Amino acid sequence: MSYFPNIKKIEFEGVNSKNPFAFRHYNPEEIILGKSMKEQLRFAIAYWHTMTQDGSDPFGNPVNLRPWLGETEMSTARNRVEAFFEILEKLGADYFCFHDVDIAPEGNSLAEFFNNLDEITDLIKEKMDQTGIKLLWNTANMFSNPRYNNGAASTNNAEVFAMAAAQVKKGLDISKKLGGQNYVFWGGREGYESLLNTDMKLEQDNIARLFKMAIVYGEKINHKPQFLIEPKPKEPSKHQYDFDAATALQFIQKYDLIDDFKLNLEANHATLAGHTFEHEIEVARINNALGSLDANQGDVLLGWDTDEFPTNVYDVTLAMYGVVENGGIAPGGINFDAKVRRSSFEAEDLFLAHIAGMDTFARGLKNAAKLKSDGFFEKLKAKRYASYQAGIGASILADKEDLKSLTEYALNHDHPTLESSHIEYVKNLLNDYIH
Ligand code: XLS
Ligand code: CA
Ligand code: CA
Repeated sequence: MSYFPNIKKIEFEGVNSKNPFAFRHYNPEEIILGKSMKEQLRFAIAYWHTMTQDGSDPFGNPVNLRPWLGETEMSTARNRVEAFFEILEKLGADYFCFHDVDIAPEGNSLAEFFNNLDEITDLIKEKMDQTGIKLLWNTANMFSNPRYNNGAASTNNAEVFAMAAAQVKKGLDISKKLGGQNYVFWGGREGYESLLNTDMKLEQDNIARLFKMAIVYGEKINHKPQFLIEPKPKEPSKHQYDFDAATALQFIQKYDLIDDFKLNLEANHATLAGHTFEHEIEVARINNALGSLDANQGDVLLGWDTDEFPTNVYDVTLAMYGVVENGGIAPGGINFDAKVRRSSFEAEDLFLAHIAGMDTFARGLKNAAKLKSDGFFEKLKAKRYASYQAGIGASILADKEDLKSLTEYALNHDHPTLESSHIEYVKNLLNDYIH
């Protein structure tokens, strides 16, 4: 059975196409920098926004009445698998991501939840085998259930910690069953509301404890996905411990997790932290910790996590430049952690929105590849840092100088020649790659 009988497989038709259900820029087999676009981009679709989001907001009721709603929670869950794989196949997305609670109802006990997960992941596995679609990452939702009011790994309640551990174990069992390539931890409630009653050190030690248990368990079951931490500064917590890439990296380094953990970076979380997406990507990349990307965008006029589909070619070009510099994103991918607006309530909008995101990333990739092959940033930076190529600069980089020798040098050269950055000219040239 088909949930979208009127939609055919989305094909590449080129920039002149007027067909809304076609790609104008994403040409999966086109070779960019030695690999097909599809291999470079590794697009993934998020189960939560696509299958479970109903368009409600704090002021309004659900507006997305999806054709897969069934009589019971379990029948809806089964229908969703069918509909989801139809969307993945028709869009030509090779990967997907989910939280445990997205795919199966929690029921009345943890045991019931696990049984539901077993049944639904059997269906998912069948679909994966039939289609060749792969699991980019899964995760445990340890923030929605009321028991996580005070955090999951960082909770004050040891029994709640045990519940979180059980969800992570199940998440890893599912990851093994479905061949998950990455496993994500996003700590929505791993933070605090008030320092007055918070033992910050214990809470952070416990987060690291849970991460180490996950590494050990992965080794035990002989399944090693790339573990990823997804930073976010706030919402729902006022202070989230994984504020941004730099903070999460400091955590990974302090607790000696660097061999097993990298970062899953989200555009909207970057802006919430007061950073650009490319800043977050660069912080991760230069520390060898760029894992995967959650593709979306925020709204500069709204200060929260709006998770809009990415359509800003400028920002995406700079993000993709970071990916190109990194030599690609695998085993991570580009996961559309994005939801259609409340006003886009038709089921077809799920296709139109993903096409927009995929076309935008295709343009970003092509622009980034051109910037790379022209050596645009390389030349610019080589010129800007040229003073380190010879003379005193080369000697500093070779660690041959100290404060005394540099003072002697400075006393003899106390009017350094300064150069303008011409940054406006740089931006003008960059526009040629984007527009
Ligand atoms: C929420 C996060 C979440 C993670 C996975 O803001 O983006 O959806 O990606 O738990
Ligand atoms: Ca995310
Ligand atoms: Ca988000």
